[in-house]
Amino acid sequence: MKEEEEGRSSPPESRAPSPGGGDAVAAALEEFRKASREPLDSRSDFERLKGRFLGREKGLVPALFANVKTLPPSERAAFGARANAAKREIEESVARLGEELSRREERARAASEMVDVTLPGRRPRLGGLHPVTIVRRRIEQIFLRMGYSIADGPELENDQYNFEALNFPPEHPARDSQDTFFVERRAPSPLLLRTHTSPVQIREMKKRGAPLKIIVPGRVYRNESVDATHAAVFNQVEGLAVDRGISLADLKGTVEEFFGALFGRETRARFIPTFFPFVEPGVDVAASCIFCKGKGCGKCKGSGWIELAGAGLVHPKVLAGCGIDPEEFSGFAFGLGLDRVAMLLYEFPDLRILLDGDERFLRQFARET
Ligand code: 2NL
Repeated sequence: MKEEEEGRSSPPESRAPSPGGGDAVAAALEEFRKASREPLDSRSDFERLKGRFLGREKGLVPALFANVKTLPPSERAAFGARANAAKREIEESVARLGEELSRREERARAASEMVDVTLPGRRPRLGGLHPVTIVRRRIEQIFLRMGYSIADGPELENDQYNFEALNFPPEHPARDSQDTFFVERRAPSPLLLRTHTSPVQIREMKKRGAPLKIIVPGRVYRNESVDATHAAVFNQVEGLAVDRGISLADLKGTVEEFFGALFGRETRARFIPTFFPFVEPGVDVAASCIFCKGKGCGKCKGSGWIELAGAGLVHPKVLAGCGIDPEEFSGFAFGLGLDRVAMLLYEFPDLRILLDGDERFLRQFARET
């Protein structure tokens, strides 16, 4: 093994008798050839090899030249020639190894940065619909099926359309239940944020006359003390049907169909008389409890009913104010809060969560179209 190694790595120069220096050149060359056969794994391996042979301070090659002056003058020229040849060989070899290493580094970098354009890619998660939007769209579908059309209008209204056309006289105590945010009190009819979507129905009656069947979903505002079941900004759907011979029976049948489609066919509707200035008679509308089916449970406080809407037959003064003859036409109207319907259907206890934008809540609602 030793012999073989020497046979392969010893150049002819090393055998020339050159006392005091020739062997040093041969030894340096041999050592370099051996070291350069070791694989270079990294740039630091390469720098170590280069430094050991060519390093200005401690490199073996510069050390050879430092020896020259210790030789007898007669040998200096021959030694110098052989040392220069060795230096050239080592420098060329080091340069080649450096280039090889650079090529390998470049290949590794390219491989690590490679993008496989044939991969399918990561699909961004689709956003979902807000629960109130899901409920609104379901209700719209139910009424579209019954022949209603959908109307909308401004959220910034005036006192005339929000209150007076709906038979709330100025200073009437019924206004207290719909205190709102006034935007401009000095206008001929003060500007305010609408407290219900009824003013859109007033606009539609004035514009289209009778007969008319519309629902009006939309955002409304009230100056409420905010708690788990009251928000100052919420969503409503109002409905209006005006035609010849409309009665409370039509209202009852419509509400039962609506509840049946939304909550399940077993759901009943209950009317209890109440007062709203814009209807006569007025009724509070309850659905039989969707949890206990009317037997009485914690959700309906044992009553078997859940109050959901207000309704009634449109007051003759309201019809007349919109240019519809109350002797010829009658109508029913109803209003309900979308946020509370969402609370019931999705069983969350505090409607403020609808306004928080908390993804942990919103993510739970399926994407529906
Ligand atoms: C409630 C009460 C109601 C109406 C809304 C209405 C609209 C016109 C004429 C007559 Cl243009 N009435 N809407 C009628 C009764 C009740 O809503 O508690 N909503 C959440």
